[in-house]
Amino acid sequence: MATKNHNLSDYDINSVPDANGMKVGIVVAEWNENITGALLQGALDTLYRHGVKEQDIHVETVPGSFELIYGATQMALTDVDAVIAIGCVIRGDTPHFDYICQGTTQGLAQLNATQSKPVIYGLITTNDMQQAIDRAGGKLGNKGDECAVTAIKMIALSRKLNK
Ligand code: DLZ
Repeated sequence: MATKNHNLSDYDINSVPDANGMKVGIVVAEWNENITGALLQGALDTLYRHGVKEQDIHVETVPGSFELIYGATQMALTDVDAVIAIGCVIRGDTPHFDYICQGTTQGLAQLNATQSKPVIYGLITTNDMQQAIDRAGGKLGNKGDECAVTAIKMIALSRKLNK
């Protein structure tokens, strides 16, 4: 979570393993595309920075965050080493926000726990658009950067434990 003391793009570059040869699937929701596009770009830039090759990144879009569950499930069945799920849900006037956030979060958590590949949680849930902008390359950094670093670390962990 981003706070005034924790910028999503701040990390110790030396703590990140070499990602050359890692394959990453990214599923991106089209809702709030201005935000999810910026999160995707942050993730791509960080994956490249650590050595992931363009041909080893598979990006697919889904209509909304709720569809990230199905998209990530199918992506995990391909030859990728980890899946990043990117979405943005912004609170509206109805309880819909809570249902989408809870459903998507529980679906991704269940997927993470029930198959062998790491699933990285790139869902931003905010009260308004400004809070989302702050976390998509704004004053609190870019959650896409955090997701990419997490994916690399989890792939390295998976390889270490499954040697
Ligand atoms: C319906 C809906 C609403 C109200 N808000 C969002 C949102 O803020 N972010 C998002 O990613 N998706 C939203 N959706 C769409 C749902 O995630 C889903 O695509 C539809 O309910 C169809 O299953």
